[in-house]
Amino acid sequence: MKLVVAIVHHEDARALVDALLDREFRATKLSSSGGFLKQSNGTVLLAVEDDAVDEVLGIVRETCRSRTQVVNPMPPIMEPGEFFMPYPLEVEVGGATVFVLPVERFERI
Ligand code: 2BA
Repeated sequence: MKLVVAIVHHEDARALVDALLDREFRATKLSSSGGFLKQSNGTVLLAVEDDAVDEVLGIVRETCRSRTQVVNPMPPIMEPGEFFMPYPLEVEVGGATVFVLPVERFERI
């Protein structure tokens, strides 16, 4: 058994959980935020049999799209008389960042 952890854009998280439920996968959605952009994203957890991992990754690919976001860099600490021109920076976020971990034991009590 494997634990799939998918970090996705918050706009895709709901659609991903719905698509997983449609194919009878149980999933948990957590609200999270990215360390770099400090913006909300969604983390979807699901434990599945090993032979279902590829199907789950296919669902993630179908439902999560990449986006370009603009970040305004923080100004550095400045000395008097110094000048900083903050150029916005474009970063490409997702589709999804996915981790697949081995599950030692799984119980529903
Ligand atoms: P954030 O940390 O907010 O990162 C958003 C996007 O900013 C990243 O997209 C990447 O394009 C860019 N980025 C992140 N750190 C950067 C840096 N040090 N320098 C330049 N650009 C940087 P994704 O790679 O698609 O990541 C989307 C979200 O997935 C991340 O949001 C974070 O919440 C999570 N994530 C990505 N890699 C991870 C990892 N190795 N471990 C844990 N979470 C991760």
